[in-house]
Amino acid sequence: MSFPLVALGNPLLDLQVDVEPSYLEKYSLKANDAILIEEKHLPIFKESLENPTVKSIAGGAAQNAARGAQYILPENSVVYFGSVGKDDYSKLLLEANQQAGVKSLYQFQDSYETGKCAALITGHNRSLVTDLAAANHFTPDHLQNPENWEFVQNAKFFYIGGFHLTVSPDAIYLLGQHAADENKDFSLNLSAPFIPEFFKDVLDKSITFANYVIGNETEAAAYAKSHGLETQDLKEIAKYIAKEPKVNSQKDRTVIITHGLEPTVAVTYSSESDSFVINEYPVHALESSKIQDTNGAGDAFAGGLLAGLVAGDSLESSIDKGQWLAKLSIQEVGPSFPYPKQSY
Ligand code: 26A
Repeated sequence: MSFPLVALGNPLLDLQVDVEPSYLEKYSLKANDAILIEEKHLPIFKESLENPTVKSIAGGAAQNAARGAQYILPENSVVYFGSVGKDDYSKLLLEANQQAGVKSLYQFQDSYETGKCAALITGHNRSLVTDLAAANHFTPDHLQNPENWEFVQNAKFFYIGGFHLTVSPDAIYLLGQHAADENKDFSLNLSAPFIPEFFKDVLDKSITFANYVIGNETEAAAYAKSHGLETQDLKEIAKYIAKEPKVNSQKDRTVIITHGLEPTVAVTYSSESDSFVINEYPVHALESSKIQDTNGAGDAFAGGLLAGLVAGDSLESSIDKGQWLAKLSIQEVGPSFPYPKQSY
């Protein structure tokens, strides 16, 4: 069967630049974060374009993960939905997806430009400042267009970038309900601390559809805080998320939390036996001197993990594919992968 994996997210062009810590301070940005642009950040894009280190690279968290999954899976495995403008930026994104073998089913906007993300690099950290623009105008009817819905019906696995929670919750619920009705897999990434912090209700509802939830330690901490959990312990937070209400009772929920160079935590809750399976898996550590940048590392992890899960591998082996792909991606500029392809 072709195109088993359907991903939904915000297609963005990354303007990646090297900056000094003082530049981040000037705009009150954290070294490692992802935020939506505010008025006070507006000059950042012009300044990034004028920065001699600027590189324009295909980005958008779920789109990066889609390219990552396709890197490992057989041809014609991944479809990606998102909204873009009719401009040079979207051409660049389309080309990057084509090269990676991802089928782009973009919704094109007449009156908005393609979204962009300033990826401000200091050492091994990255601060992401996003202007969603056209990406913010995705609507569920684009999925329901019969030509596109065919891909939804044909898919067996869905991946939602958590960042899309700020855009079209209805599109997420539509795919979530479809997945639940048909007993398909539905995965969701927490994406950034501001998602659990400021989009709690949409997140809680989206998680009801999910049998895989993926995040990192800062997102888990933000989740714990917004849900009033007393604990900071990643396993305890993962257990809480795994046990949250679920629409499809036929599938257990697994929560996977990465933790930098510390082992990745995975917790599966079975409602049938009311019990948890808790495991930790080592990362593929890379010598620090070989790191190019960490922009897209988490997406690469998600992409490798998805590739494994879609292929029907065990959780352990799927997580290992995620670690492997993340290690490859941090040796490239931005959220990219090495070509010619390396094999796992
Ligand atoms: C809604 N926001 C803030 C975003 C993003 C985003 N992708 C979707 N929505 N903010 C940053 N990114 C992407 O994250 C990748 C790194 O994980 C960037 O485009 C970057 O490629």
